[in-house]
Amino acid sequence: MKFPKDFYWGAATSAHQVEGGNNNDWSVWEKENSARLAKEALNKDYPKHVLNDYPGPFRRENYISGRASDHYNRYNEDFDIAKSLGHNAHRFSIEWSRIEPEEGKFNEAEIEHYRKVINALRSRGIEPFITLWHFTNPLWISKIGGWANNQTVFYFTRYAERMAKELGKDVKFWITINEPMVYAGNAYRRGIWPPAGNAKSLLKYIMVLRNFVLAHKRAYKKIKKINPGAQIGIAKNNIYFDGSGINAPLKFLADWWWNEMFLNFIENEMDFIGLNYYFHNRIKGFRFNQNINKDVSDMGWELCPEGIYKILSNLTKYKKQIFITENGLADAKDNKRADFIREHLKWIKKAMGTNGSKGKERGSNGANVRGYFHWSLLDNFEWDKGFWPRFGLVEVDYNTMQRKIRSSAYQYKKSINESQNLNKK
Ligand code: IFM
Repeated sequence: MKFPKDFYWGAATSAHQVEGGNNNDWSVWEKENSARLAKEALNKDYPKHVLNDYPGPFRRENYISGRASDHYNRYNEDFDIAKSLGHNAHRFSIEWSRIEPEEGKFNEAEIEHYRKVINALRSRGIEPFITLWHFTNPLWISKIGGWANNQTVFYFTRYAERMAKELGKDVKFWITINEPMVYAGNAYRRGIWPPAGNAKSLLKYIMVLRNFVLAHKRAYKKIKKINPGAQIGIAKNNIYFDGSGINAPLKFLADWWWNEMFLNFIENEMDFIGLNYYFHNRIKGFRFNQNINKDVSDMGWELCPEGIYKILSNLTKYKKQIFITENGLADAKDNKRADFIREHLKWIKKAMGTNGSKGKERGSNGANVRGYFHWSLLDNFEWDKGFWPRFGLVEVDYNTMQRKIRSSAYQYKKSINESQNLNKK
């Protein structure tokens, strides 16, 4: 498959999930909730092969991020691997709680750390894509009520501005917020993520979404002012809602609420859409989640590569560049990942359309996809599920921290090479 010559190929991570040694609202919550989560796991079904894996869903350690994948110390080794796998771009996040551990006190040493991370990528010819916020808050932010408090918009914007000033000369691509709908839903509607507990409220849920919209818009303006050449977007988790006939109105509503509303609010302040694609949701008989689930990941998520085509086709109406900022699956045995990637690339390519006769890589109505980031480069800490779901192109042995490249990573490399070779012809 031939993708555009300047297509970005890579993988994504987020700070809290891989770095280790963080001190933020999640690290506190994990310690408070690990025993409960391990106990609740006893009542759930897991694929047999993940039960033997360390730490496995039934142990407390599984739910405490601790050293995570120790990427904070091993980023050079990890980027060597990414380079060897043909990646020319990498998405990662900056941990706000490291940068500003106390209100208004910016930590120069941590800023310097991320400068080194960016240089480590650049020196390998890998384009950095920075996420400014990926689900974690400094403790002082959670103390004032997190994203339900309007003040957080001001604080986030100030942090974003500072990052643009400090790191902007070496960074072109910025993602302000990761998956606002997912976070707001899990933290404030379902109550399964911090702050959880009594933070569960419809009013707060709406406030959080509103504050994300404002925070994105303001950060966008600040970053642009500092660096007019910057390209700024968000990473939006969109679901392929599948429903026709009597289910069409529900599909329409779900598309509007989950997939489009947020993008509509920020449409004038985004240079690209970052798409995180994982889910198909079949609506039948006015009920959601009626999936057939013939092929699922270790987490039981249905694999539906065609869904990315449907979502991309719908996103074309925004007339923006699109990066697939996440797409992946938990697959400890690595039985499915290679096909998963290949199939998704096939449907992405189809959504881009073809206009071969004019030598263009995408048709005039096709989705303007400019890059693909697999989730994830490394096995990592999957939030309230902990370590057992294995999302990495690269396996991490959590006892030794040794890295082992999975065979699907080489298959992905083949697709990258294939496209690049076709562009040379
Ligand atoms: O691990 C997460 C990531 O942090 C956000 N997007 C979905 C991934 C898999 O659940």
